[in-house]
Amino acid sequence: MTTLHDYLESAGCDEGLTTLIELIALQAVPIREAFITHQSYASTENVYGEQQAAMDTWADERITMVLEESGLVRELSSEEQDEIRTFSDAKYDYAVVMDPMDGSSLIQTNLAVGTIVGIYDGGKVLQPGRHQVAALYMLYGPMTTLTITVGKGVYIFALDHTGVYRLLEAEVRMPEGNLYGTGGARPDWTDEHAEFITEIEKEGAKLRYTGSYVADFHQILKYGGIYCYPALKGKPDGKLRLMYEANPIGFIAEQAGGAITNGRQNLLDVEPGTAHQRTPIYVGSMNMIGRVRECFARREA
Ligand code: AFP
Repeated sequence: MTTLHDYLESAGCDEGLTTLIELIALQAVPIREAFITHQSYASTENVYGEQQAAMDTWADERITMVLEESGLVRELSSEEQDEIRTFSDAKYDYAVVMDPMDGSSLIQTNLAVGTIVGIYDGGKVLQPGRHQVAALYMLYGPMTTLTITVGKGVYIFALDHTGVYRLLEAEVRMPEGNLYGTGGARPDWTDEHAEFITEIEKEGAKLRYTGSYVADFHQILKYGGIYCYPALKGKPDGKLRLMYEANPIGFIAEQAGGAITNGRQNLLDVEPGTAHQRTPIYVGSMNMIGRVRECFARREA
């Protein structure tokens, strides 16, 4: 069965990118072990004023250390760190953006959480998502899976008991489907978001939402539909972040035949102003994203 290493070689990734991806993917092993000893909340807040779970800081510190020591990464931007880090001794020019532990509030309830990563060439993290050379996420569920694109379709691997990622699904296509998940409380939704959700509910769309973006997206990738974290009244940029959450997942969605938008613009085309900027996110099957765009355009007309 094809391993991650075989796949990266056959996809034409150079040695530096192959080593970097494998290094990141293997962090799933210590991360899985750390869950049991890092259940609680840390006494720290991140740049957004959100309380950090012990696993947020543990995974962040672990991956940061490994990337710095690798000499493969020139810049790193993490959702958990205020500043962009520069590793001036790096021998390669890769730049990495990451949400080291997405959905961390769910660890105590043993629901699936994940690590989201985007990789750029050229040494800079502040680039539109479309410039990513690779995007991936590890999902810590009943299995540990790695969903990855290097710009040549989407592949899913599962970590076996020997620490090797083995191919689970090749050339993944996101079907059209009728699952939906949306963040935000209904009274806080904007009119266009409320209209969109009402429309698809009337047509039989079924709610599936755990509160772990990476797990909720994976369900959409497999079964089709849409994940939304919309603009909210008083929070026009929503909750999720362009660089760490929208761009890597958006790149994977597009490579699987889906799409991502803020309702008006493809998020992969947005030039980031700051590392931590937030954005409304709609990501999912092509037809669903088309419906979102129509709904927003109708409201503007
Ligand atoms: P945490 O990482 O703090 O648990 O936040 C999770 C998250 O950023 C994302 O994974 C979810 O989709 C979203 O927040 C859920 O937010 P709501 O609790 O507002 O639905």
